[in-house]
Amino acid sequence: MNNTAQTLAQPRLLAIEGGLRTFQPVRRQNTSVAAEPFLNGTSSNYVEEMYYAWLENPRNVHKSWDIFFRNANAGAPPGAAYQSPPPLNGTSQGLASFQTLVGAQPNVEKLVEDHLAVQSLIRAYQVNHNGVFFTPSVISPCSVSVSFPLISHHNADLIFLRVCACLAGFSPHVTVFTTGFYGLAESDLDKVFRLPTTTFIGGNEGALPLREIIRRLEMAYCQHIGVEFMFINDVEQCQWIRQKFETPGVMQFSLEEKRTLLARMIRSTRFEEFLQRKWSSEKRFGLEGCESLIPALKTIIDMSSQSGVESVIMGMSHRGRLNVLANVIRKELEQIFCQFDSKLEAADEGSGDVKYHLGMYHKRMNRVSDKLITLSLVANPSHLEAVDPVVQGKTKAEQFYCGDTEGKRVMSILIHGDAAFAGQGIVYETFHLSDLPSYTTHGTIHVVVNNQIGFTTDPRMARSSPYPTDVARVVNAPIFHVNADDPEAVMYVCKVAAEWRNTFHKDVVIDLVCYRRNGHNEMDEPMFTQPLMYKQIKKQKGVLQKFAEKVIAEGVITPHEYEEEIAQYDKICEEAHTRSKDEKILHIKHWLDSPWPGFFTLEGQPKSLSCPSTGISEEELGHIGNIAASVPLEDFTIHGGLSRILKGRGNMVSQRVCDWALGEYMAFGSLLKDGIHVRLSGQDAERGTFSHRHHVLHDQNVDKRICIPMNHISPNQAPYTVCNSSLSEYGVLGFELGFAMASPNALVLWEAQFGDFHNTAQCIIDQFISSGQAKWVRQNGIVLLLPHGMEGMGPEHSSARPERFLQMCNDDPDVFPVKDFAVRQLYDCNWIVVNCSNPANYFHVLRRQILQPFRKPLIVFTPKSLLRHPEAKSSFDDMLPGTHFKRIIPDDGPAAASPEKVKRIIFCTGKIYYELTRERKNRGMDDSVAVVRIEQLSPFPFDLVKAESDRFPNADLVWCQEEHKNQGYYDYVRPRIRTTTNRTRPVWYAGRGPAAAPATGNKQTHLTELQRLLDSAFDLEAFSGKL
Ligand SMILES: Cc1ncc(C[n+]2csc(CCOP(=O)(O)OP(=O)(O)O)c2C)c(N)n1
Ligand SMILES: [Mg+2]
Repeated sequence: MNNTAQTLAQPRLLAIEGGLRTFQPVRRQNTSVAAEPFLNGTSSNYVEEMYYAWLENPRNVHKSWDIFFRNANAGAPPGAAYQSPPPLNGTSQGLASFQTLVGAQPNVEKLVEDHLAVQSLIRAYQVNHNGVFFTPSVISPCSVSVSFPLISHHNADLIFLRVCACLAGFSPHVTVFTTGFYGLAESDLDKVFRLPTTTFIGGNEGALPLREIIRRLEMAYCQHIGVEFMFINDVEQCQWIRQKFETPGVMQFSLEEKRTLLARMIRSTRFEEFLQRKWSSEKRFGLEGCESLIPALKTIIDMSSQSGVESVIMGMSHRGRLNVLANVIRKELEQIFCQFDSKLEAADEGSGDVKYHLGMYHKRMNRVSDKLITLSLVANPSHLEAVDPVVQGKTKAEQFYCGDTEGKRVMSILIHGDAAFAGQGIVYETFHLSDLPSYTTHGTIHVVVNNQIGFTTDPRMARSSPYPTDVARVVNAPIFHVNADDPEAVMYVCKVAAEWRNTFHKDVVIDLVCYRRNGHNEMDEPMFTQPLMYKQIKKQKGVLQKFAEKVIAEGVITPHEYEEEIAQYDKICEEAHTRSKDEKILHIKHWLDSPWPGFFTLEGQPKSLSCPSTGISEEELGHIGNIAASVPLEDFTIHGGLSRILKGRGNMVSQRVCDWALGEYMAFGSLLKDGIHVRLSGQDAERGTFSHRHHVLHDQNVDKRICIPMNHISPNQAPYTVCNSSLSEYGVLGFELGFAMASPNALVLWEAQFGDFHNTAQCIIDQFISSGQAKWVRQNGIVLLLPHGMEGMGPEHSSARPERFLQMCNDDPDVFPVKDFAVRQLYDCNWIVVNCSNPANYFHVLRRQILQPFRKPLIVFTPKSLLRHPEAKSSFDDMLPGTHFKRIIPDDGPAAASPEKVKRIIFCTGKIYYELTRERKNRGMDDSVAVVRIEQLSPFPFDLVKAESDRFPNADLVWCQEEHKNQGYYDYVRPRIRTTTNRTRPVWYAGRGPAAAPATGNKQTHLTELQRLLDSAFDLEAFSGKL
């Protein structure tokens, strides 16, 4: 980099004064140009751009710049490097006469400076996206302080704008960018200036008078659209956007388009009015004030369908959801209306959900493209934005299953509220998935219903960024702010957004700046908290009325036709309402967002209620084991340490045993071979946090060359996806849940780095995983792998909080189920919670996820020290055909041989088993104490636990756990073990006492506690006389 380029990088000119951003004249007029030249402030950015373009190719820039850069590079000081550009009167005298001379022309500086100033002015319009908006903070006179500035007085169609302008102390119709700021005088307005290549305002003209330049910039940037894009560091993308918004006359619509737009506005508006008329006291979170959301979404869908998209997956919260269901997805109106009838009986199992949370799936013909399109709206909880990553995961899965590697056939649209978009961290986490190879959906269109209020809270109290959309800047997504009271402008930005996605396959945001006509819901009084704003809103003419007046005046439609169109839609609503009265039963199944064709019977039931053996053949075990121990690519150098690990695997295979990693390999590999896609995602999941897995091998000599042996199992196998995720739990777990939603024929696993960290994804666990089926009749077979266990690593890396998962299980502690434990119990539960103590059982439980005839979430507390524990290995014999997952593993040692001698049964789960058996051996108590492992905690194996307690009639019953008493499993298992004995035998506790933290930070204390709990577990007198 030479001096010139460094000199060019100067600080920006933008200044912020009292919240109002203005452009200040910073050029020092009296300084000699040669000494302190124009290369300053805002102009420096422009010059820098020019310079880089010139470096690429001198023809990229105007001749005058070419000369300047040559002179500057030849050593001339910047002021002397200029020569006057050719005259701009349209009759070029030919640039050939210009020569590169240093400092030869008088007064050229003024001309160049004026050009630079004009170019800075153009850039300022582009940078400051001044289609500019207002916020309630400026609407409310009691908060005259303008916390969110950038007020353009051009964008004056909304009455608030004028209000806010006055409140903020501006007189309307004053240009923010007064020419004086740039050193340009009134007299310069009629001078002609050459336009830079970074603007399209000229159309076919290369030069324009300044007055016209300003007029066209105002047309492009100061009407009802404000474009934020100059932060995008890609010239092609910036040029693309400029062209879309600056080219004169871009925003023109055919008569047909205007008619369609009006019809859509009518449907949107009259739908809300109809609901209001019929059910005035029901909450529906209406769209009033942002009715143009409906044509916005429809425009995006039309455009996307035209460019080949076949499936659109949408996520949204409460606001306008019923309207979207009715008018975008086209759910039958009677199905919506009947939901307002409180007398409907629920037909499906489960607790159901309120109408504005339910999902939906619909395939229909798109009238504009004449192509079929599938639209789905994913069911969601109240938790705002929680559905975002779920939608992305489902979209990714649908792309994956149809081989759509570029997102040309499947896409997602996310609709947000302004307060939630700014406030909820999951929005940021989801944005950060957008460009990761295993998580990208190749561009999401985000639409923000920016009604400038969140419940009762003003933006100035709700966010610290100027716009609610600023979070999108982190991924360089362009942001199109648009006045939602101008349906044509809305339609235009939606077209551009769809084209953007189709061209660049990147996220884009549409900020629909609107208002909320009513309170947060229809029962709510907004005047309590925003009195002046709502006084203004009451006076505001509805957007449909305004738009209808406009198009009638333009002759697009006659008043009579307009009235007819309204009457026609009202009639459709009335008729549907009549039909809805015949609906007596509410079928939540009609509201499924992800049907699984062929997986269930036509009645939606599992095809059987049995599960085949989950074992596999000796040959398959050997084959997969050998793959796991090999490097299937040639000339691939792996790390020496890894060679040793693979060799160890090879030895295990020859000895017919598995460790934990190999057991997992066997499960994944065998499913893949049978055509089941397996996807494992999580932080550092490829290698495994504990360096045991190594599913991705890295060539030690070639950068980024990798090998995934799991994809070399069989030529017809399903693909294996293993991916290190971004450092997010909420986002990534939501994503994987969405992925698992798309098809029952995939094993989708999310692994936490340590089990502790699942709680930053608590919302996905509570709102979707544990309760999703009950609320939305939607099954999901996602697997959570949560490393858990007290290894003396301190409070933070010890507990996946089993107590919390168990507390959310729906099985009744006091009821001994009557039949078919192995499968029926699984079918009835909300999720399965296991803690496997050996690799074979882990292998079986993973395979059971797919071989059982329904889908349930599976929570697995996975081990850490057991990954390498010599005893925690399984023989191939335990994985052969005919073998199954063991819900409990009974004692099979001396105690079992003579059960009447057994004085105590210790029930336990997980790794404490190995500590207990070692201690038992040391104490010589193998025949007096039986240790029984409960591998499936929930649903609880009542039948097998009963069999064990019956088998040892003279034994007392002890639950032993390493976790603290108020944590772990104790509270869950105790009443259930009691139920197995009809509450005739007490269940004693051997374990750590209650504590606030999951574990001590002191290693010595940890060991002492462990010894103490083992002592009480084997002290046969410990509980005598304590009843
Ligand atoms: C995570 C979460 N926190 C709080 C709420 C309660 N809540 C429901 S709607 C709402 C305001 C949302 O404002 P905004 O996102 O602007 O949407 P709007 O209702 O204005 O369309 C709040 C705080 C919620 N549903 N979810
Ligand atoms: Mg809002």
